[in-house]
Amino acid sequence: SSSKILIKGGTVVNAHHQEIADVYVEDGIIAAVKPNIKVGDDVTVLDATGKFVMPGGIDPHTHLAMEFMGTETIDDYFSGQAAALAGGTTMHIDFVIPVKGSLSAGFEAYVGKAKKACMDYGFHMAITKWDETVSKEMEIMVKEKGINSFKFFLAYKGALMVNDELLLEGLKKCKSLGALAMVHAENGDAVFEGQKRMIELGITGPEGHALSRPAVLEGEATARAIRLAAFVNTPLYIVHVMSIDAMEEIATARKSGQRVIGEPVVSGLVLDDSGLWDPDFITAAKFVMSPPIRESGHGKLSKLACQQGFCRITKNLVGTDHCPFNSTQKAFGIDDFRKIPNGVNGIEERMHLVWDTMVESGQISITDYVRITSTECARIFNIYPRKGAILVGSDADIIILNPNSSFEISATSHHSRLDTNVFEGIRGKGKVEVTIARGRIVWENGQLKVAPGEGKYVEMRPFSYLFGGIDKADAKYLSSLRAPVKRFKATT
Ligand code: DUC
Ligand code: ZN
Ligand code: ZN
Ligand code: ZN
Repeated sequence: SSSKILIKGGTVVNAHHQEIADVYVEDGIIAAVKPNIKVGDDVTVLDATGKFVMPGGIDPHTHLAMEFMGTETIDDYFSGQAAALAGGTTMHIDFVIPVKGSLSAGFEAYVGKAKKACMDYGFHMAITKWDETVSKEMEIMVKEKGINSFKFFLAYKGALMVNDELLLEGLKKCKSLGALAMVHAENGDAVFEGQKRMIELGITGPEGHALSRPAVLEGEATARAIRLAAFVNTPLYIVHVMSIDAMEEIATARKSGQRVIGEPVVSGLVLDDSGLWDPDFITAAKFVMSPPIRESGHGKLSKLACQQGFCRITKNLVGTDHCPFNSTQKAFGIDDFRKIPNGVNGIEERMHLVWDTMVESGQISITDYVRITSTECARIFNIYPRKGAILVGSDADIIILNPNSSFEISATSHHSRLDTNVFEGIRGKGKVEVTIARGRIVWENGQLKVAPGEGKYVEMRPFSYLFGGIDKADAKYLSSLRAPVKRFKATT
């Protein structure tokens, strides 16, 4: 690693523009972007001729060291972030889970977990109950702790799930704070019922997971959340969109002008549910996540439909829901799929899989690739252009991708602690050869150079661009044009 780096001769790609240029980095910041930069010999020079120089990936959705379903995800802040860097991701936003309902205790717990960070990170926070304390603590999180997004689970009955009353309270609070409301959109009561039905039918294996929570339940919850957000008039972010049903709801709302963001995840874009029927329990259980990976070959919900839907409908950003559980943990559900910890990997694979599946296949452009893997996430969470751009003054989070090189995914070579990989055996074109994280060369020649503590917390401010328009200053201005209406109390 070096504090001065020159990247020579590559094609520099931003979300709306690409050009051949050099990029000069000093003290963790991009200091110049232009052709033919001359430097002294104290500068590390990287030749990027024939390659793409792009903003490092930002993964909007991960769960590192998360306690969930009686266990904890197998990647902590060091191993998960090291894996991310090896795959070209230079920042992620992780979900803080409150401790016994306390947001501040949850925040402190995650500050502790993140002490070994080797990559920059931000936090979302889950809201799992409602009272005056939660409401006050949300305010503290936004105004003092750098959190600008809160997630509400409409599934996981009896654990994380919130009802419509709580969701409404949460939406109103988010609106007043300028924080983005996020939802896990599945109907938790119906899922609970569906799970009982499967067990009664004797379907206790991993396939029961998919059968118990069909896409219609994702469509219902997505529609409900969208309408409640419209009722409150606040922006909404739907995490892990896994079905065309949900995408169509998002598309309709967006067409009407509603501010709704849909976040597909790589597992949904690349995989289908066939693995859940594998006769080997562990092989099948590794595909268990929620919402489930959908079936293929029926047109409506296949991964190809998901890709096309993504291109046609949302095209905002792509996450992973990286939530890794190893074989021992997955085996908790050997007799009952309801006990299989939900989650798949992806933090290390996202940049490669999105390149191969979407760019290499010709479905999106290279500038689109930068937008959906980095820039749009930075905009939505209000950290653009510090993150998500190759611009003078931006953090030097940069990848060099060789479009002619290839990758192959395997648990034997990945950097996550996971003993399996849900993308095992997938090969493709386009390889991240160099990753630079805030000016440090952390991945080069297949070698990771990282140390705990190098990653920094990125505070996120409220009132992102999604809150623009009529909601803030405009509303005040518009109402100031008219004299207040005086009304008399009706008498009965
Ligand atoms: N879905 C998962 O698969 N894991 C973590 C939480 C979630 O919503
Ligand atoms: Zn230019
Ligand atoms: Zn979720
Ligand atoms: Zn998640």
